Amino acid sequence: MWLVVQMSIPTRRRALPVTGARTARPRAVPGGRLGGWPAVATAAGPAVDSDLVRAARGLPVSRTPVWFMRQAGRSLPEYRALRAGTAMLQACQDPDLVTEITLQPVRRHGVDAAILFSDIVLPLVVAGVDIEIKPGIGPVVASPIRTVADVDALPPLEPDRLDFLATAVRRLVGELGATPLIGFAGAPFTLATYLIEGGPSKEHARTKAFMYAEPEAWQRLLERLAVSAATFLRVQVDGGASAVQLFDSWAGVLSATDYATRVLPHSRAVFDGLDASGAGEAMVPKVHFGVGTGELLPLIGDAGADVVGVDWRVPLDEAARRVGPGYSLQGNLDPAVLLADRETVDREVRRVVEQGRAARGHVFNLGHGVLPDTDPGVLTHVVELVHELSAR
Ligand code: 1CP
Repeated sequence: MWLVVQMSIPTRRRALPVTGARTARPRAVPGGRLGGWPAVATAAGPAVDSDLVRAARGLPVSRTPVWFMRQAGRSLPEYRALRAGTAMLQACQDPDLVTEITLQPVRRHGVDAAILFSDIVLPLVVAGVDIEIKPGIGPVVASPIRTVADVDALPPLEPDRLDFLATAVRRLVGELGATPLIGFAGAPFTLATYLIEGGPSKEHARTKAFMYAEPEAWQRLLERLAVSAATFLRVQVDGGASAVQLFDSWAGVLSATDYATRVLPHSRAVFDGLDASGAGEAMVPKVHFGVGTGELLPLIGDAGADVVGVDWRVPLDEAARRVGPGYSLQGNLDPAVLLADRETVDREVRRVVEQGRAARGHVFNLGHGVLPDTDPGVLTHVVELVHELSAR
């Protein structure tokens, strides 16, 4: 085994682009959009041997891969310029805009992965649920779910409505070359919070009340959301995404018992549904992430993940103990650190890289999304520092 590893690394190193997708620079056409799409790539494309995929599987890497949740978006002036005049959910359904916005942070920062520009509520919107993403607020649902009948009236997601997504993913995979594209979906619980609360919420009290008071309708709702998440992920994997992430951002508001019995089975159904629908092909690695999940870490991997995403509250060496062997970790620099002085940033990046060595594989990331006020230059610096500290 040792010999194989020693022999395979130099070969793989030669095949790696020097600065990730900086080599995958899209061809510009008038209007800043992209043209001349190359042939379709598959899930077994050149990114299958990337450091991101290898770290996710617990294999040796040439350096710790790094990407940032919410790397596309509000911190980038080029994003704000491109989005001007287009509503968020409209932008998510325009393959040209999706492709360009997804590539922006890859070009600028040299991160080791792109994450599809989309939103967790998009499958609901495509299915016909009236949702708007209001600037400065987030997703707002016109008619929140309050009764059992509301659950039954939720429209299913028809896969043939996702052609725009398949197109965007295929273009992206062609442009990205050896840099992996991460596909994603919202987990059933986190999507249910938006549908039941009607928008962003701190306590998620209505959601929990519905979960306790209407256990059968709750189960039906989460089952439906699991099917739609698996459909959304399937299209991305079929288009050539190299990994997927399930965002259960708000699962940390639950006790471990409630999470284990009322939520986890539905997140597992998403991963199982994805596996089942792609029977026979090499499966892409799966990341499972939530905020404030310190008490849930022993359960999060159980849903069928290869990688457990960790927020900044639990150090990665402790997180590795809590999740147990058999999982890689992703995280977990506090996004607020990026607003501090350079010395603090460097010290905290070093700490996260060091503590990440306790896991079988480490994908460097923030503990949650990039804050809008973050200086993009600091993000580029973090990518370079993580690479420098971890180069083998
Ligand atoms: O106009 C804008 O620019 C709106 C801001 C914005 C952006 C850029 C929203 C509204 N969504 C997105 C893109 C997005 N959302 C991405 C792709 C970009 C990337 O990661 O680089 C992803 C992965 C998401 C996922 C998402 N949306 C999550 C899970 C991740 C997380 O932050 O926990 C959640 C909870 C949402 C809901 C949502 N969409 C937008 C906002 C402001 C919110 C959060 C609202 C809240 O606090 O509840």
